[in-house]
Amino acid sequence: MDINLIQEEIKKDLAGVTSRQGLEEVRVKYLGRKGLLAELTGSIPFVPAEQRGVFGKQVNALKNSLLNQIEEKEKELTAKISVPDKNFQDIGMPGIVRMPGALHPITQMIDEICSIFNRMGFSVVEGPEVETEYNNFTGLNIPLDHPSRDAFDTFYLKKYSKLLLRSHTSPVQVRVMKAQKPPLAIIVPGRVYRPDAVDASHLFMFHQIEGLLVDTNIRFSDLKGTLELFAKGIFGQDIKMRFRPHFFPFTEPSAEVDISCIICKGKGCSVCGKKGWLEILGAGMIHPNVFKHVGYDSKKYTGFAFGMGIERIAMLKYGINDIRLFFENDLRFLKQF
Ligand code: 2NL
Repeated sequence: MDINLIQEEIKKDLAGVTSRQGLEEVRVKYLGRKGLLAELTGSIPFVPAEQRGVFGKQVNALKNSLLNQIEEKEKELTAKISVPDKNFQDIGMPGIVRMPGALHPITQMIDEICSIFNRMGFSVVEGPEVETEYNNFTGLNIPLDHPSRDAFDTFYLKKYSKLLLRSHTSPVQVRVMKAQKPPLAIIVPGRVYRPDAVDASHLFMFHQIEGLLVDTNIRFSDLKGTLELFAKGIFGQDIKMRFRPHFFPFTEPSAEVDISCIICKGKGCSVCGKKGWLEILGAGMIHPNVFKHVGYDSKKYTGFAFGMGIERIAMLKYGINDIRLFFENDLRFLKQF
């Protein structure tokens, strides 16, 4: 037996193959039940004993080489077939798996919150992320010596610059009030920036939604009713709500708003720090000085405003314990929303 001759023949045969069917014919010719390899294997016992070992090894090597070559050819054919051809469609090919995109959980949360306020008559407004000191602080009655103004709490574009990255979305409301007369009911979602050290609950960029409503005869009870509808819409009809007195320069009176803990239903657990309550937002009646800055008559108009961190709302709603998860773009996290 001349192994080299057989190898040559195999090469010639495989070179002529252009289809799976052709390849199958070659496979049967050599590897089939009555193929050349079967014949050679069958003849091993009749080879003189002193040559049998070498012969057996040669047959084996030939078989392995043949298997490899057929596999190579198979790959070659598959690669050819996967090039779309108008005249040939292999219905045995795997289908095209589409990976549909989805909205980011923060975007979904913004949409859900905006939709609730939309139904109460609020319009969604957006504004620039680079703002003036006036719109971000002065117009909101934040005093010149207030700590939130310093460079540890606000990103200024340049040293001593009057331009900054907004630290809340309120400057958008200031812009709207300067441009429009009451009645006004708006909700403002967007990115805000603060130079905080990053940890499980702080980032230097996060999202806020603020709301503002101005008209004649707006009372604190209107604020309470509005926020109750919001909180029940997001966290469920059974939650309780409470207002704790607080201070903000831009509202008077001001309050922080809690809901009964959604984990322990108010009994006290590790999520609410045994208090039974979770803080969800800050709110109050708009300070007359804010109206003065935007040219509204504070004798004629009253209004309320509120602000909340969107990541915080989403973390409470979905039981997420690390804010950084929202920005790591790990699909194992994102796919759950
Ligand atoms: C909080 C508190 C708040 C406002 C934001 C506001 C805006 C204007 C006038 C008056 Cl233009 N107030 N916004 C009012 C009260 C609280 O946010 O803790 N946010 C996360």
